[in-house]
Amino acid sequence: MSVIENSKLAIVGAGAVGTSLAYAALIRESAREVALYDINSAKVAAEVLDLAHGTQFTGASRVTGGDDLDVVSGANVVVITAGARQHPGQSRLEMAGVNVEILRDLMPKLVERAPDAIFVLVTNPVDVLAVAAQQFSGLPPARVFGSGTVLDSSRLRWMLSERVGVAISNVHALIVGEHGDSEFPLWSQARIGPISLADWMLARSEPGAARSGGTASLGSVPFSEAEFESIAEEVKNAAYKVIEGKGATNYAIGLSGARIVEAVLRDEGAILPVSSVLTDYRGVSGVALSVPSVIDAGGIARVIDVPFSAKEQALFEHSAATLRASLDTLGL
Ligand code: 6V0
Repeated sequence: MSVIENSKLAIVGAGAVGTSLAYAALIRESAREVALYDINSAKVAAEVLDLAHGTQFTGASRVTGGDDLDVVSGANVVVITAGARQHPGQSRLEMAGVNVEILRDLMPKLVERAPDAIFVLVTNPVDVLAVAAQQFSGLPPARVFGSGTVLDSSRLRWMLSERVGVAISNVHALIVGEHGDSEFPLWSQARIGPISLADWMLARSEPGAARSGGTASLGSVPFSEAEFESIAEEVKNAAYKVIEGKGATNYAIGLSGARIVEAVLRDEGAILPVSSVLTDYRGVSGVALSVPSVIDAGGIARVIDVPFSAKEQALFEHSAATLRASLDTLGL
């Protein structure tokens, strides 16, 4: 597997998400250099120092950064987490408008400094901003995309793994569509190991029983339709729940971002549900939605045409219509 030598990850925005991504990338050695940029000079300088002080324990990666945009120069991947905080009384759409304007200013400057980079949007609303960033950059959709439902899918896999008592790496399930209220799990394609989720039954009901007992027989505790619905709802509302308790979500998105970066920098061909501007994907064009995508050094090598059930197709079209409405309101 080819790896980009001396790879550089630049992170725009050194807030809760940007710094968690930097921390994850350093520990996982996702890139040889991690560069942080933020307009808040004191904050970014302090974050870079704090991270640098720990690099004795993180392997060969180094961390740099500051309030000068030139810190991103030569990056192979640029992850954008910069965004305005939502003010009291401000709608999500108004906040979207502010973040679109930030990107209108930033994207040409970033492309100038890192002309060969892959650009990954994390700032919300991520699907709207993926479209905006792609337009403002002038780059093909393969090189400018959003982290999309990589995080949501990880939440889903964790929940299913807990439910069935199987390692999360053997749970294959995806959330697709919008990273937001219209997202949905692709239940028709979900698998636990080699068995389709629709067929999965556990020998014993308590989580972990099948693993410790060594034999997972297909038998007694099927997923009910209501349970599928409730897991989907829980994934959708996961961010609200975390934000209510601690004010932000940062660790899981930091790890999700690091995983996407690695897929690019290691030229992996990994399949991840990122959000890119689609052209006739199951009839949808011109909006960015998450679908399983093959990620390598060039960004999105291709999107994978997955069979959808009739219900999933309708949900996907609803997601596309939701996005189209937001883009129209923002003049994109
Ligand atoms: P935060 O902690 O407020 O950090 C945002 C940072 O952006 C601050 O440090 C700002 O100074 C900085 N910033 C603002 N404008 C600029 C600019 N023009 N150039 C450079 N830096 C700038 O927010 P947090 O880190 O918690 O969240 C960042 C964004 O990620 C928000 O839009 C969240 O909604 C979004 N998330 C997206 C997720 C996803 O799955 N896509 C998940 C979690 C959060």
